[in-house]
Amino acid sequence: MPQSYNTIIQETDDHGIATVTINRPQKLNALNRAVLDELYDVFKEIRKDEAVAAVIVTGAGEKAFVAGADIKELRELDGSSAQKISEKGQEVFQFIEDSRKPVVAAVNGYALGGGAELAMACHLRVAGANAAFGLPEVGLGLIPGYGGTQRLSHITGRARALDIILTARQVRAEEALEMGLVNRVTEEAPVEAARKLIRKILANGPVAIRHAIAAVYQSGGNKGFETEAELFAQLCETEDFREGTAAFLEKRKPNFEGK
Ligand code: CO8
Repeated sequence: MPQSYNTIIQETDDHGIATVTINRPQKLNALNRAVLDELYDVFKEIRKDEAVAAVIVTGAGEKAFVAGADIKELRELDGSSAQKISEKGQEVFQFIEDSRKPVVAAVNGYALGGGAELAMACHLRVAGANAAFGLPEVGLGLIPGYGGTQRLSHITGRARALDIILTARQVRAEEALEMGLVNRVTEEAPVEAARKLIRKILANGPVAIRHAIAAVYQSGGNKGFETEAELFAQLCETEDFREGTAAFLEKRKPNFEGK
């Protein structure tokens, strides 16, 4: 019996492929606390559910996969609550990455900030031709806080990660493909392309698939996540952060003073 969620839709097809859809299209699927909590719950259920062999993560509507953390909620954070929520998001995304069932992001439209971080926590990424990736946090007086500084560097190398993070620019699907940020660009619906990719994967040895994912992700620990959450929290105490997020919500350009 499928669980019922307020911000997420989860369906599993006859091939054991679960689709997890972030469902706040009117806010471009921005990740508020409720979405983060439910994302965690849904992935915990999926881990236990023997009927699920693989997962697709996507966003509702045509326009966005996920346009980032919910900026309205970010405004309420101070240093200490920001560190907690950053660590919570890191934990949820790490749980997704730690899945030994393959997880594929089907990226439709914007994957910005926390949305790009979510896509990068998935094992593979299939992008629609209209996909746009970015970590625009510095434009809000912040840095990525859900693992983006670490995962983007791993995926693209440090130089490209710094280009994307420091300029806050958007990377379109073809450039994302060229830098290895996505595995496929498709003209068809990204969810359908992700389903085809997963069916190819699931034709192989199930134990081998689990072990292959485990082996690829084996590494010697990473203090970077801790540093990211600490610095994210410090930035939530700055005037630049108040100005950057106010400017977004008031639909104007920020006027940063560097304090
Ligand atoms: N948060 C809250 N609301 C959002 C967000 C968001 N991230 N993105 C879009 N929305 C809302 C808009 O406010 C708007 O709402 P309303 O209709 O009520 O005014 C609605 O969604 C539609 O958006 P737009 O009208 O802006 O649509 P456009 O087509 O004009 O623009 C964009 C689309 C370019 C995607 C634009 O919406 C945008 O720039 N969004 C913000 C992108 C961004 O900066 N994301 C990064 C957020 S910060 C982050 O993700 C940090 C992650 C780590 C957090 C760690 C600790 C908490």
